[in-house]
Amino acid sequence: MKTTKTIAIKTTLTIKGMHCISCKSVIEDACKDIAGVKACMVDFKSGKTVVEHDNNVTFDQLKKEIESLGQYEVKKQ
Ligand SMILES: [Cu+2]
Repeated sequence: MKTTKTIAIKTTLTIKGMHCISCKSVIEDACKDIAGVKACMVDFKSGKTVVEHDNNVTFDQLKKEIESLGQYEVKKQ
């Protein structure tokens, strides 16, 4: 079995374009489905999103995944 050392990282994003509470769930669920993502917490009102992931996950990957879900704009905070 391959063992890779991973480091837990917290990335804070700002997501624009959420228009209802189900956007929050859709984004959280999709984030958690990304390999290496441990947790994703979206604040619907402010758009502030905290993603806990290992060092194999990049900001660009998160941005791409989230923006593919709908009319969202993801920025690094
Ligand atoms: Cu929505």
